[in-house]
Amino acid sequence: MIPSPADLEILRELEKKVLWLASWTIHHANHLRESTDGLKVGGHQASSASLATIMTALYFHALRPQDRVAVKPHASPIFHAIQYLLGRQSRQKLEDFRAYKGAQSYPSRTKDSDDVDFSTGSVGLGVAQTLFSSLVQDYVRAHSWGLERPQARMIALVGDAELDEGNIFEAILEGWKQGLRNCWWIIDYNRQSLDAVVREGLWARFEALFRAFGWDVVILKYGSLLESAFREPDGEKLRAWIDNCPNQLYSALVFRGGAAWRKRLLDEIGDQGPVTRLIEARSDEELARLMTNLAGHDLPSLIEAFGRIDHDRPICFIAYTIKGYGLPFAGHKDNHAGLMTPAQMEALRQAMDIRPDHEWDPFEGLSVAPAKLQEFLAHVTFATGDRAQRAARLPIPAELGGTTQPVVSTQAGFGTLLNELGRGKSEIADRIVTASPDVTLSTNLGPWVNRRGLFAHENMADIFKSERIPSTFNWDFSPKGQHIELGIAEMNLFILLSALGLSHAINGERLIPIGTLYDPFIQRGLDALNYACYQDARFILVATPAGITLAPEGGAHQSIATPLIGIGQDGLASFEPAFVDELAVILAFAFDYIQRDGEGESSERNWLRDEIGGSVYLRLSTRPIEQIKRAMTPELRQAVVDGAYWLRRPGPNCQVIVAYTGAVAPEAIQSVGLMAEDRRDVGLLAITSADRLNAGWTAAQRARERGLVHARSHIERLLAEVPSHCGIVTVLDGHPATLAWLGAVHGHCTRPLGVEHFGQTGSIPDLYRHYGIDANAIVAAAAALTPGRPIRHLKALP
Ligand SMILES: Cc1ncc(C[n+]2csc(CCOP(=O)(O)OP(=O)(O)O)c2C)c(N)n1
Ligand SMILES: [Mg+2]
Repeated sequence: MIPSPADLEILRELEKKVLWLASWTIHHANHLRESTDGLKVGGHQASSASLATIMTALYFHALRPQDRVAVKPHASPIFHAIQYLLGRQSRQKLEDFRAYKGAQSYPSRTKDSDDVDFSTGSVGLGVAQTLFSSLVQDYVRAHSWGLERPQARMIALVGDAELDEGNIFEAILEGWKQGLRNCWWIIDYNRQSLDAVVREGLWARFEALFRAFGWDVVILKYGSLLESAFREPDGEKLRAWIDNCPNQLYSALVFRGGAAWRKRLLDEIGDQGPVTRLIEARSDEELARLMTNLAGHDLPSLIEAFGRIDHDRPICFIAYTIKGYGLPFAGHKDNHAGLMTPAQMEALRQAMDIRPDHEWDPFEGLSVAPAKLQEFLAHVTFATGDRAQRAARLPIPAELGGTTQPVVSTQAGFGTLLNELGRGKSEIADRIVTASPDVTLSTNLGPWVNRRGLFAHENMADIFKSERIPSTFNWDFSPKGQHIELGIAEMNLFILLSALGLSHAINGERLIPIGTLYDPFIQRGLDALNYACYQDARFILVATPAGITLAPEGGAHQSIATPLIGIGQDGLASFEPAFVDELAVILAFAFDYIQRDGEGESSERNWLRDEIGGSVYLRLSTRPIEQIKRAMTPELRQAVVDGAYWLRRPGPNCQVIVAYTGAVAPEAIQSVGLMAEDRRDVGLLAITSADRLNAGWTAAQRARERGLVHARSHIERLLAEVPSHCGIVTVLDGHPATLAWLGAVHGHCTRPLGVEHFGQTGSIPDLYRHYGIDANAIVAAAAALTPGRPIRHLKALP
């Protein structure tokens, strides 16, 4: 819809106001707020200014309430200013921009109180998130959920240098495979990155690239002033001159202003007839305005371009802009971190007609009457109604079933549990979406996929099946399928999980996303995983196989640091079970945990923030191990979820305990047997979650420091049973620091065993021996820790 001239005038006023408020917010944070301690906090005035017009056109005109936007991180001040004008951001938060509890430097779903759809900050990730959110919207609708809601466009405001990030290209390729729709990327083509001016002709590479993947490409180069100048006699000469002007020169002239434009233009095309008149008919100021009238700063051009789109194919808009437009450092190549001086700010204040002490007034200095502006803002389409979506929690089964072999791996157990869920009928099973970057079969999702099928917009039969060629796997695609098969790009997996894991908030439809990948490749997608957790997306990550236990595969496929990632990653509860009955308990817990969103206090039982919930990471193994025949009591179930239980309680004469995690359970059990004749009452602590134990311990200490003297965490209670002279040997197939902290809980002398150096090929016994995590190494560590007679079964270490 084209706005009326009166509305266009209002939009122009709002564009000015947005630029002012964003600039003032940054200025205030840097020069005026008392608590800056003389420290300049930056704020990206230039980067923000680049998007002021585009965001005005979008938020105040083109967007609909259901549309979702990822805003380029450095346009955060513009975003907050718009939210402020729409009554969704407080003045206090703007005054506290970049300060404690103030508006965030980069738009954040979790830390900002205004209406952020997707967090951004690490460039490239928010962009890809819009693409995957679009796929998730299609997934939800294909399953006949939420059809009563209008379809959203998923929109990213992208920096031109942001497109250097490889994850964007991975996403584009995946989007093409998956039939991407309803996705708009608007490239802020200011031809500047952080350090410098970008390469000439970059737009042409972008155009070719996007077209190659089926996107519509709309190039928004010249604004309405320039377009009308081009229609003057000889105007085409001016167009040709700008088209051929190198980016660096254009930027330099933008910075230098009207007189410089005039000199350069007259020198280069001034002797060519009518074009001279075109130049000379304008004052310096008018000439500068004309020459910087790029489409990205021209409301009518933008509104017209956005309004013209009449299809749902993905679109890339390449919008020419000027970094720092409207501000004194416009176009200067060093302007990324540039801050306006107080004198420059004063000049801008005067130019904008803003009285001292009225800087935050929404309508100060505007030529349209406040009542009219108010009226306009009250009816902005985007801001009508509550945009937040919610979805009820799904009931979860009390227990997960499935028969497993007496000797089995956690990875095989995972396949069985999921297969069993897929076989039955339950709401939770219908809402599960699995995804994997080309490791569906090798992470044991095959049986589940056989039952529930692969997702695609169109039906695609498994030709092998129709040709009656025997195959273990049924690879049928349909709109009702529940597995999203991705290409080998772990970044895409994490961003897809991020999108699936926000479906309850974005689409109002809850999904239970489960992503599988090889454990070492978590590191390939780590920033995207961090991003997903930062915006509080909810999913279950099943990383399998893990560690050097993947013996013959060698060092390139063996993970060492992932247990530390499991501890260190906020928003992600990590587990590494050894036995399948533990896994069944943890998976059932995970289905519930990822749906929690309470604000509650820590529970007094384990001092974790369990009421709030989060995502879950399961580190699994391919090593078949003998299962323990036992009943799953409520106490054991709780302990498995809390992170540890005694597989063998330490006796009163205990000198040493062994604490193990995961696939090395047989070695830990064996070591206790080997020591039995020479060390009495040895305890064996099974640790299912170093992460949750550690988090509970930290939280309990903090609670005690605040005066809750009786606060005790799960690990504190468990280790309270261990006499203080006792040693602890910890062991896992991962970095030893994962469990090393256990010694600090009550001051037990501790020897952490684990893997610190790259793995290699070999058999499991070869490698466990080499890296010192076999039974003999555990015994040797115990012998060295505890005085007493030599342990008979101890062999010399290699
Ligand atoms: C992953 C990542 N690497 C580096 C940065 C630091 N950084 C912030 S902005 C920027 C350049 C942005 O250029 P562009 O996308 O063109 O945006 P502009 O500032 O021109 O609007 C860089 C390198 C970041 N935020 N994220
Ligand atoms: Mg740029």
